[in-house]
Amino acid sequence: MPDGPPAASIERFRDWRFGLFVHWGLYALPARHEWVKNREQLTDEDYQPYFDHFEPDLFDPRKWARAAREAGMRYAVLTTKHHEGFCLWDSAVSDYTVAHTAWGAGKDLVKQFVEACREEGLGVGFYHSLIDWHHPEFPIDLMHPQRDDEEAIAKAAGRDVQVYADYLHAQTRELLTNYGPIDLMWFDFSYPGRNYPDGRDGHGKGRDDWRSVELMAMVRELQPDILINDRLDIPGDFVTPEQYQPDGPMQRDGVPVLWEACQTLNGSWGYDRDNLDWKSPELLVKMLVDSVSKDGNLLLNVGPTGRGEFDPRALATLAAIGEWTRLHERSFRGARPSEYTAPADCRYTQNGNRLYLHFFSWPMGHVHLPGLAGKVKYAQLLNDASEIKRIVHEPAQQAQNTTMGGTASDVLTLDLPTQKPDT
Ligand code: JFZ
Repeated sequence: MPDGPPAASIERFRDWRFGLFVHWGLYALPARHEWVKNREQLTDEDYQPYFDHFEPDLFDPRKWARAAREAGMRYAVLTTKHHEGFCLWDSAVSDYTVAHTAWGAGKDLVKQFVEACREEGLGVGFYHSLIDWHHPEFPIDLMHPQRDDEEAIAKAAGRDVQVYADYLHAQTRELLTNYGPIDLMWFDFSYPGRNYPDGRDGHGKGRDDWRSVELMAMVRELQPDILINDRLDIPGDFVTPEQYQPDGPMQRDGVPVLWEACQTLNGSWGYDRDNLDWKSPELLVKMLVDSVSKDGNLLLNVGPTGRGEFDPRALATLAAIGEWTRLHERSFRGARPSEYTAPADCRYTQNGNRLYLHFFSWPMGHVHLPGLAGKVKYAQLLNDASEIKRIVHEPAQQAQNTTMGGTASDVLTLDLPTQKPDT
């Protein structure tokens, strides 16, 4: 059994560079964050109305996949089950599934999602929660919703995490057996040794609870080409910085490691109706460019509504990103970091012998590029292919400052238009 995935899977993933994350489950109905059951200490009974009223009549994953493709994404990762425990497919080992709702008899939303991705030419990933707030054998811990009362705690006593692990393994087997080749497995998440803020034992969970080594071996056996993330409390194939951009190419034990940043549109992964903390398309494009310049991917999340749609704010953001992608795709798809160091507030990406300079703010007429003198045959804006004239002879004033002791400067200076190009 090989230790890791084939090189072709790794390179394909790196080439995609931009993917869609979809967080969707019963929490779309309360519409106030996917952690609502935990945050508000809701019991199963409190949560039951969302199961009873789950009726996503507008669910059409072809629309999701098309919106993703038009934004420039090349793969999509769906929450098959989030922490709430609700399964979007007709799992043989659970009755807490879409197929057991009044609306969803006989339905398998994971299957529909996978088919839609394939039809739109997107790679497919499965997010699957390790945490389960519904399973009767998932032991109470700091991540588990619990009213701080004797009754709840007594009820939860004697739960056996190994019984839960059997369930986790059985569901993972279903997901990786019944839907053809799957590109990514995104488990979430481990928290070994984590305690409550006041120091009490948090009963954190990790590799021994999930039986991670055995689980990962099973995943590789069922799907030899798959990439597995790093949240099983054992090293995975790629690391997953969350809502955060690393300061450079990521490493593990001093060796470069495959990575994918994941980002929300508005700070919530699940649909969050009243949230006003929306990131601008401009900021999100910067995050994509920043990731690629550091050899990473960006997995950008949408939380569809309880009716199964991307809401207008999400669609508008994706459309605006798509307009940027339309003109700038070759600066990130299949691109890699450059060996050169970009000037302040800029990023470089490189594709073969083409170097792309991304401005995070528009310069004051000129930009100075160390190390590039004599190395650039031709320069142009990407959006309209208009030529950028190089300043071969630096202005006298500047030459005095930068050409010390008669050594020629290695700085290439570009003469830019005053106006920032539209996109
Ligand atoms: C997890 C989930 O709890 C969250 O709802 C969402 O699905 C996100 C993608 O993943 O959130 C985490 C997981 C791990 C850490 C932080 C947030 N962590 O290790 O710091």
